[in-house]
Amino acid sequence: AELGRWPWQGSLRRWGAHSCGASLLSHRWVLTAAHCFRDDRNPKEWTIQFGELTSVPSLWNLEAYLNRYQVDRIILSPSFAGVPPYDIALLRLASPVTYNKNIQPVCISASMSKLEKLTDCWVTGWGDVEEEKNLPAPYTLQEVQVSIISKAMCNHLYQRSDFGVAIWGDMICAGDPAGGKDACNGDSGGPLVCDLDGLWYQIGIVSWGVGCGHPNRPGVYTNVSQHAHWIQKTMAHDGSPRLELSLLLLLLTLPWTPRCVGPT
Ligand code: 4AZ
Repeated sequence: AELGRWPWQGSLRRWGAHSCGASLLSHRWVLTAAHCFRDDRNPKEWTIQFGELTSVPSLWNLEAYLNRYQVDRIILSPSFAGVPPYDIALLRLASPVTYNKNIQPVCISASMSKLEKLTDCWVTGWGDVEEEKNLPAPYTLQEVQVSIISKAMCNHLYQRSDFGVAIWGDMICAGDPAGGKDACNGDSGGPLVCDLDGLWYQIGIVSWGVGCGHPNRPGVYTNVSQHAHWIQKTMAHDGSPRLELSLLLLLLTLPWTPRCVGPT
């Protein structure tokens, strides 16, 4: 990828090492997959890096370290039971992300009807470039265009596989009928975005698949718009304290009259 093309893309890191993808929704909130926290739900062990093309910056790249943010809360979907569906999580950051040319939030929408009509969709990440083949140095963010596959078609494909799994609930499929264009291990939690009238909307979160890039085995993603209500509710519930402070200052400027006045 080119620097700045996917400015919401984050590298979610455990003990400083890339572990999952993620996306920036606002100054304080990040979207990712719940299964990334299967082994570790301690926010102190996680950071997220934005605005860098590489997932392994050199020790001299001070800017990359300034672009790392600490996580203060990990909130998994209350319905997630260890495996998909509901493979979605929100992270609240300990300090607000500074936006710039290469760090910007992505849009989400509760009403993304007819996903199959979206024609310009991309998945991005630092995951494996083939099954069992790690992304080589210099660990540059990868991008690939994929097509959205209907649930009916995806069920048809997966039920015919030796796996025989069902695609249901909040899962959506994307890939290339011929194979070769897919997310893979290490891309999990990262965004599937589509261009809609000049704006990029995140419609999916990399969740699972049977291998990577096989023909007729599309990648499976968590449908973001189905969770828009939960996302909004969670973000509003624990919003920015900056609003609270400004509200307090505003209140201080208002004229104050005593409610009760005793006899004089
Ligand atoms: C994984 O293990 C994974 N081909 C993510 C995406 C896909 C497969 C595996 C989709 O994180």
